[in-house]
Amino acid sequence: MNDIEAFNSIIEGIESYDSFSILTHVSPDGDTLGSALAMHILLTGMGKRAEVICEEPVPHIYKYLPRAYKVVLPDRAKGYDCVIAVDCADMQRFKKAEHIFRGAKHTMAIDHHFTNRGYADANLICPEASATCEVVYELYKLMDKPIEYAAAVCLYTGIVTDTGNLTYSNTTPRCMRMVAEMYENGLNITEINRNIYRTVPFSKTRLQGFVLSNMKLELDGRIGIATLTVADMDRFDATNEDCEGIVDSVRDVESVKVAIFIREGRDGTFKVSLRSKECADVGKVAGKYGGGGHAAAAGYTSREPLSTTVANVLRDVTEELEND
Ligand SMILES: [Mn+2]
Repeated sequence: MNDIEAFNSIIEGIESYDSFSILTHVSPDGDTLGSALAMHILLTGMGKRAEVICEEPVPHIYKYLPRAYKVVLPDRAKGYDCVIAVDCADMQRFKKAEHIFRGAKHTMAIDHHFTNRGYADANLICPEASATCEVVYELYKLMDKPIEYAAAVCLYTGIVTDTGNLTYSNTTPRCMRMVAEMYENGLNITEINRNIYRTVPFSKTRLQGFVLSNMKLELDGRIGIATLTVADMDRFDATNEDCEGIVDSVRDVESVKVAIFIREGRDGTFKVSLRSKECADVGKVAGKYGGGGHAAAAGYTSREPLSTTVANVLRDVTEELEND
């Protein structure tokens, strides 16, 4: 991370403005919430006013994050002078909070997505960082602010959730060193790990068992596909959050090269999630239907009936695999 000018533009803003609204992205994950809350801790520690705004309530598994209870929905936001968007590659990621960004006097973005083109007045985008939390960690260091326990919990959460517990290809010795330093300073990684990965609602375990036992293999096992209807979700009393990770379990099947998970939404559309094991570009498939993502993980929304949605995605993924 050598973009010292970008860091300085953010530091200048932080020092000169008095009040901040920190924006997280839609379908909030550990990195957007972790970096937002770590920024909240940093700013309030400097005597600034700050709020964290999230499009939807904080997911159950991230409720352990320090100050998670302070996160507000867009309609409860104060909308302070300076908005800082964290981990948001573009403005579509704000959804219901977009007007807050547009209405702000000053805007900043802190991010690590290489697709981020810099939509704010001041942009700190570090594509080589494993997580936005890594960028925020660096910001603490450059500002000479101690990373106290609560901030470490937030920063660690963002780094481990974006790197698959320090195992995905975006993992760097650098982020491992950051984690090592926080661990050295007493961070209880066992407790955090239990909160993120080992605390599962009963409804989720039952739903996942059901969906995975009904998954199908296509194209000699190279494609794995699982589907879920609203009726089945209701049968298991399941929430949207309970569906998380299903597509990854489909991908993990030995023969599977591309995993597909199709879930019916309450509005009658179908949310298609795709994962690939480095041999097909699922981002291309999603792009064809107006979705987004990258080669290994992508998604889109289909307005066709389930049978057409299945037929289309199987055809496109097969084509991708055969072109490979
Ligand atoms: Mn991230």
